[in-house]
Amino acid sequence: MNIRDRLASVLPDWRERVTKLVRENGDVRVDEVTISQVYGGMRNVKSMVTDISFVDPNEGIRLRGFTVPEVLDKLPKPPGAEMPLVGGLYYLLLIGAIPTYEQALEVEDEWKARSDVPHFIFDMLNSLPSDSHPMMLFSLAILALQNQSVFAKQYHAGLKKEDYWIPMLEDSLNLTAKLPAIAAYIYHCKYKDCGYTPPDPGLDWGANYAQMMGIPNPEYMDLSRLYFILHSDHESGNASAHATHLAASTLSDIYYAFSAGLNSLAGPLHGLANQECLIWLLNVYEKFGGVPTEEQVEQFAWETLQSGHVIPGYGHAVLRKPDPRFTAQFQFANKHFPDDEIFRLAKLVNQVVPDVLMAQGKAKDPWPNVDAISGTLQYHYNVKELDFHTVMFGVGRSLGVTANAVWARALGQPIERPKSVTTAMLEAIAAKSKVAQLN
Ligand code: NMX
Ligand code: MLT
Repeated sequence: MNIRDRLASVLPDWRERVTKLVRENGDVRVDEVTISQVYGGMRNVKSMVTDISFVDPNEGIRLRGFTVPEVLDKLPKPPGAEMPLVGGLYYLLLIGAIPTYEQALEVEDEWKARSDVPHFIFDMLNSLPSDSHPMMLFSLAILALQNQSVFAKQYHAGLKKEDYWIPMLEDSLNLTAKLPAIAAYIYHCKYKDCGYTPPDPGLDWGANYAQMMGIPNPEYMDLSRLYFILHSDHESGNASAHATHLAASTLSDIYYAFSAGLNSLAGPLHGLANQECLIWLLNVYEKFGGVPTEEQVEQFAWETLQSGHVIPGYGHAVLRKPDPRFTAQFQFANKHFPDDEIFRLAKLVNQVVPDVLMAQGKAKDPWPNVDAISGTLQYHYNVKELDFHTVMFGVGRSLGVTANAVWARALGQPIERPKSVTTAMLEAIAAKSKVAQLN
């Protein structure tokens, strides 16, 4: 059975479950919205649904019900590897169950068969100015693949709504299959000699990325698998997932939609924080001529805050404890290169910054997020071109958002269109509420 047939076999139960829930309970209230939430980026307003992942503020992400340590433990691994096959993760996100080794390989095989990147993508990338940000190149490459969309073609040819998910899955497999090669090409083209290393059919998706980057070190292959798994999904309200979902909700195909998601990931408060965080660490290292003392880190952190900047890699809109994605990467580094100077610095910063943020009293979450350490690990393996790091986040994020896009089509999720109000309307609501409280 291939991944499409497996998905087809779990769909009828889900459709029935959702239809019944909405039919019998459509009027049941899920949440209320305050004026601070309306003005405050809709924080914590429960208004989206996904069964693929959920972020608990204290526990962190669960992917299809599994915590990060469980995912890393239970997903099948290639022989001799420390980290699981990314194909197994994609199976878990799409199907909702931990795959067997063979089932994980089915996805890896789908990817292998679809991994060729059309040459015009390379030509286009070659023609862009050398100071183009790699995130722009990545987003543009994906947008330019839009002419390959099976969904767009079949939709215009006439397709039943209940079958929309089938070409969406086809597009998602085609797109995700090509991303390691596209990312690695952007890396070589922007910083090296523009050479293209084709994927090695003997390697899995994560390991192939390492190989195409020119780092065929088994440890970096494991780090790549880990990195993509950890960055895959973080429920649906995060900016890149939400942007992808919003764009796709108009029945745009996955190429348009994921390109939109990447444009949102490129912001410093979201995915670009991984680049910003490493820059921050390297600035500390340079300023103090090596790994500084706790007092020096504290002083630098306060200077950052006093200059009006955020401390990148710390804080979160949902989390209220250290991000388990940070912990998993921390453990990897601690195991493989505990004496690396930048890792020692990142470790020290993690001991100091939460207290500084708590003392400042503004951030609701003073703890490290996924971006606090991801760049340190890449730096250790010589991926020292910091503005490339968000591209890797994007490669990982493709897995979650495409799985969600397939399910959104399968469950017939409608075009997203929340209601906006004016400030005067909110003032009137506030005044009415005051009167009601007085009576
Ligand atoms: N350093 C300094 N100030 C911070 C930080 C931080 N790391 N985190 C939050 N604050 C401030 C925030 O700017 C806000 O200030 P003001 O009232 O002056 O606008 C105040 O604390 C309250 O913000 P929160 O409600 O705690 O955070 P919010 O939900 O608005 O934003 C982030 C969440 C993640 C955008 C925010 O914590 C932040 O800017 N962190 C640093 C950037 C970062 O690491 N982003 C990556 C997030 C993960 N990802 O990959 O996307
Ligand atoms: C993410 O992985 O998308 C980030 O942690 C941001 C978020 O969840 O809001």
